[in-house]
Amino acid sequence: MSAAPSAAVRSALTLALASVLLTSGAQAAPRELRASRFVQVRAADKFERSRIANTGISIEAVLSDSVWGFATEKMVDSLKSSGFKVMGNFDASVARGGHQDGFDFPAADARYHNYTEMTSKLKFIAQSHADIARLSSIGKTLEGRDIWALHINSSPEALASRSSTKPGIIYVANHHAREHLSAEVPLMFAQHILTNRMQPEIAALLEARDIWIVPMLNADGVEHDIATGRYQYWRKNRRNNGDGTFGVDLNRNYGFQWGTGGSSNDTSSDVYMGPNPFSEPETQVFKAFVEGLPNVKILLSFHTFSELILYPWGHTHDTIGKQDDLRVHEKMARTMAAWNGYVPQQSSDLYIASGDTTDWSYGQLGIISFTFELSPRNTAGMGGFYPGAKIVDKAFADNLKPMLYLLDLANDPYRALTNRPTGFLKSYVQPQPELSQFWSR
Ligand code: 0X9
Ligand code: ZN
Repeated sequence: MSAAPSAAVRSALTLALASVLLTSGAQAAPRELRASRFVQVRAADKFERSRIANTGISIEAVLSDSVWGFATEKMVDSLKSSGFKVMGNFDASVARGGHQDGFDFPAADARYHNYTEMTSKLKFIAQSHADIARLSSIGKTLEGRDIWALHINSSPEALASRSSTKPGIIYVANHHAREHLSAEVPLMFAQHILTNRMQPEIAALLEARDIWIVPMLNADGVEHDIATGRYQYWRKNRRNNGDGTFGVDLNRNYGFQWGTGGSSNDTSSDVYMGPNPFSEPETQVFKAFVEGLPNVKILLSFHTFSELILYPWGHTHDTIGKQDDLRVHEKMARTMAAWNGYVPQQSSDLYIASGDTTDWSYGQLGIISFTFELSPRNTAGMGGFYPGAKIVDKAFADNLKPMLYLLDLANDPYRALTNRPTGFLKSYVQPQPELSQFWSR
């Protein structure tokens, strides 16, 4: 974890906040109620961080002595009365406009894909490799957008039936709206393995595995985040909670140990868990999708930011009880971290959070599961979610080998515990510079 923010970081934060505040009140649309304070709270360890998370604050950055997060006034008061020191407290409220299709990223970030662009790129990729790839909708978001899954399998029957006897892996991203980088990395991965499909190791993996890529689960939230031409710092989905607040945190809505800590029943909280487990169409769709794929052995959920490789549990400080599973998660996380320089740790070492994707996929279905928190490594301010277009290539290059490693191990993750952890994968194909052409528009 990084040290306390430097003066430079603090002034970058102030600038970021200033630019957010400049947008306040610019629109005529009614103001939504939301967690509108951005606060820094002193926290010495994971236990204090978990107590802070329990108030309903969404922790966005963990420093050695403190955390930054979004809070309501009420949460700030309750923190103070519980004896926590609030070191920074900014008004981060943003007035937002209405919602319609066709929004886009600010020009400097045009490299990122909005929902329409994501849809066309996925269609293009699938059409370009129609013999081994197919795009399908696995269901709809609350606002009716298709949730796309790219299926890669060398068997035409598997593509047609959307089921396979080959060992499977799921890469899913963008549970959190503002974490746009998280969708780019699996999208580039799809393009990479298909473009390099004749390369012997990749060819062997494509022949032997069932691959599913769901790059934008929270499409409504993504579109909302870019709806006004300025980022909205939006995290949740777009559920109208009926009380002036919007959104359920999809990464608190899964039904394994739901609501047992680090999530909130306050609708204005950024970590609002929803009225029930799996109350949201997006988590329902993903649940049914994963449950329909009994061949899947590994799941990777992409988030941003902090450069971490996380594994269950997230809802408790206890470690996974099944010793082999604990060892396999630890070994795989450490192996991947040695390649990408991320920090491997149990999710709850960060802070307790219940109802997240990977506690469910491992806890309920026994799938070996990881959450990657992509770049940047640290930023004390709110800029961590909006690191700019340049970071996309780095995040992809950092994570290509880990993604291939997971694909390789998907037939038997416990192979990671042996001295010969990889099967097909002896080396890996470097990202090709010319691919950047394809991604820049
Ligand atoms: O809090 C989250 O949902 C994830 N971090 S993020 O900044 N992308 O929102 C982390 C989830 C990891 N799980 C637990 N800490 N339990
Ligand atoms: Zn996230």
